[in-house]
Amino acid sequence: MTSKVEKMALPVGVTLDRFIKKNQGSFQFASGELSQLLRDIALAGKIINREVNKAGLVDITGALGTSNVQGENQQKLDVIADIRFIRALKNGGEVCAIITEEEDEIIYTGNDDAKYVVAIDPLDGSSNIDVNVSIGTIFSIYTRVTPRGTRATKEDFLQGGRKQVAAGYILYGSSTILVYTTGHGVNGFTYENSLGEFFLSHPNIKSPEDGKIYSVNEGNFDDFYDYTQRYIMSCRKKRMSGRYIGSLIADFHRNMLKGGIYLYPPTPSHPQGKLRLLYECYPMAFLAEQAGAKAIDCESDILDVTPISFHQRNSIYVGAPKMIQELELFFKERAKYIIKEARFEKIED
Ligand code: P6P
Repeated sequence: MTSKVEKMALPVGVTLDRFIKKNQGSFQFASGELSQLLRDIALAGKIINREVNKAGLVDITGALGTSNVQGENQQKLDVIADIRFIRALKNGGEVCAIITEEEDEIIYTGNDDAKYVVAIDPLDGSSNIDVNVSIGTIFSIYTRVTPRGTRATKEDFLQGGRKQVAAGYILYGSSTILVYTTGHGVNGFTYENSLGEFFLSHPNIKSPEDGKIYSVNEGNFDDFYDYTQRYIMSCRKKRMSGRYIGSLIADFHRNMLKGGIYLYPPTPSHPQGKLRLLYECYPMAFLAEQAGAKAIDCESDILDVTPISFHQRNSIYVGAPKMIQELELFFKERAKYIIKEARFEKIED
């Protein structure tokens, strides 16, 4: 029976720091660098959290009037987040080089002796900032393959999804949660503002086997391959719930907890798919598989897609295993299509 006094002094829970230290041993060749790197990312996340939360009050919302390597309008917070994460990873000392959505080429940190490289989307979904919709940071970590003491090269970043040593995201939503994996399951940590700490809130996340939520931009429906259209129509027929926030992390996080599927198929404007392989699809796929879910494009598992360039895009279908299996039945019927004048026209087999 908990005494009255004990009720007043309930334990606050496991901090991210303590969790990382406690589980460091389960990570092969653990020598503390990855633990420190995860702490550096968490620190930058705390700073971005503070800036996201006051975005409406200070002049950091809205577009900057510049565009990133993708030719997309940069929001002020995109660039602030980019600066913050690059600085945190530089100062932390565990990362020798970074690929970020906001920069075309490799960012060298000067820590050429460091063991890790990081691919990061500093603030995904940033067009939602001005309307108070959840946004997120997505990160993917590799052990470098080039010799320590030398400058990292593209080979360090183009190792393939299954070579990731850790991946995760920070979701700045109704609360701020950091979710990551090092290949030993998925754990979520909710930020306690008054203490400035992340506390373990979602231990050992497992995605439900099936789900009743599908997430897709139905505005593109008429441009999808017919097999994708047929899958979406089957979701509607089953009276599933259509939920699409327009922020990958928010849709992914809800689907992982409640069961669902997120689809970003090819469209005429993005024939390879819109999402970036290195810092969106790969980390989401690593987390999904670790949580018992699946992530594919219509050819293979996302983690087996061959990386060719830093900012290459890919289609992605990620979520509950049973929903992905159902989608794959529709893929099997697909005919060969080509994109012609922004429409798909069937060619004879
Ligand atoms: P659309 C945000 O720009 C993003 O990269 C993901 O976060 C989101 O799921 C998707 O693009 C939204 O794209 O074309 O549906 O607006």
